[in-house]
Amino acid sequence: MIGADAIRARFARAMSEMYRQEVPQYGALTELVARVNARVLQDDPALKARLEAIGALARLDVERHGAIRLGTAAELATMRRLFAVMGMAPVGYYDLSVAGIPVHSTAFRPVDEAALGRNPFRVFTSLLRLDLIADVALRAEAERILAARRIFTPGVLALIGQWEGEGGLGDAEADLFVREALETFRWHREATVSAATYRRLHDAHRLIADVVCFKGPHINHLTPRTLDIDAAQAEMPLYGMRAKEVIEGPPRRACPILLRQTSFAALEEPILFLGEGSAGEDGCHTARFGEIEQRGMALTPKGRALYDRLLRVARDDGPEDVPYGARLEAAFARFPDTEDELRGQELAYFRYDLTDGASLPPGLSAEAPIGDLVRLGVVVATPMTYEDFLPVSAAGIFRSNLGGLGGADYAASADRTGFEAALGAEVLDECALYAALQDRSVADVRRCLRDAAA
Ligand code: OOG
Ligand code: NI
Repeated sequence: MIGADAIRARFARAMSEMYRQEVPQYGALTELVARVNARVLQDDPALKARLEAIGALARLDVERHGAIRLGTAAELATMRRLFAVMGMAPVGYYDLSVAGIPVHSTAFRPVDEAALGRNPFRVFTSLLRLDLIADVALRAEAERILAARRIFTPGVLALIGQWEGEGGLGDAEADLFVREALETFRWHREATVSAATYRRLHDAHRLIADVVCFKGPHINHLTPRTLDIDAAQAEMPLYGMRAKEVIEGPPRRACPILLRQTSFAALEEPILFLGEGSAGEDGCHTARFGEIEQRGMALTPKGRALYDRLLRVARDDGPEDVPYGARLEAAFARFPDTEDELRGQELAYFRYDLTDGASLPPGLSAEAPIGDLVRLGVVVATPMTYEDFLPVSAAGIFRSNLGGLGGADYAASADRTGFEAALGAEVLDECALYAALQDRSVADVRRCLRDAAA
């Protein structure tokens, strides 16, 4: 039997290969990022040693996330089963309707530390919310079109069923699974609708046309992880890429937090509409792009609330004549930027480990406050990497790749219950995952200290 981590690694590699073929600029993007990362590691041996020590160096070169947009509840439910074969579970609920985008989303990703260390591949997965289309006739038409398509091959459905029944796949079956699963994410230049239908859906929202008019949920971007997103952003034009104007997320800091993202503009690609009677009509569609991300520390709910508040300040309350980047810097001056402060004020999650060869100083108990144990050098604290996404940033990425869109103003609100009903499962709470990991590391440290003292 081939383990889920190995299947995920094979799939991520195959997906990356396919996307490189489909969108050559993505290949250039991965080269750019590899070069920036190599330079950062060379210039900062301490960083390199730290990444190596926590096992984060090996995953860097293969680290990617992708994104897809699904049309129906049934597609989402089957997608959950498909990702389960690769050890990926739905984590987090993201409501993008507040940003004028008619979808809600989750991220399928590995959840435990060992699996993330082996291959952290994740897919930001959105479900179209047709309930947000005001035009009832158009909504019905979109539903009809979506109900008729089959985005999974019979082969992959059979293998998912087999995996569920037997709890695993053999080597050859795993390869077959990867090949068959990949078909769902492939780009098809033939639309499944006429030019007139495409235009009607496109006029309701560009995103609706992207989801409804094609055979399947083509992967719309893949994102390598960089160690210096500002350098990568600055170099994108040298590689002929039109970079998004601002980097989404927090500003550059001594202690990076959460996630910073930028992208190159979506390509205009030729498509062929379904002909009405006669031959198909040529057209074009823009949806697929490339993105770069830099990951920082995972924040506690308290840290996240501060992040959300300062981001709002930068966006809404900053002086109009000051550029966004400067407003962001100014607002985030109020966010502590040393590991000690972030830990002391419980703004970020940390993993605690016994210092090599350390033992408990006389008079101190294994149950002493963890902060004291760190201060005395008995325990080392390492910040946890944020493995998830940010709804405001995601909306910015969506928007920049849908031709600026904007305009859509949905009265609707989050519908987590509806999303989970479609998914056929609850989404995991990302904070609970980080907190459990942190708590477990503290408990392990205390147990070791107790054992050593006994
Ligand atoms: C997803 C956009 C969001 C991210 O990294 O936040 C995203 C999409 O365009 O389908 O990928
Ligand atoms: Ni993305």
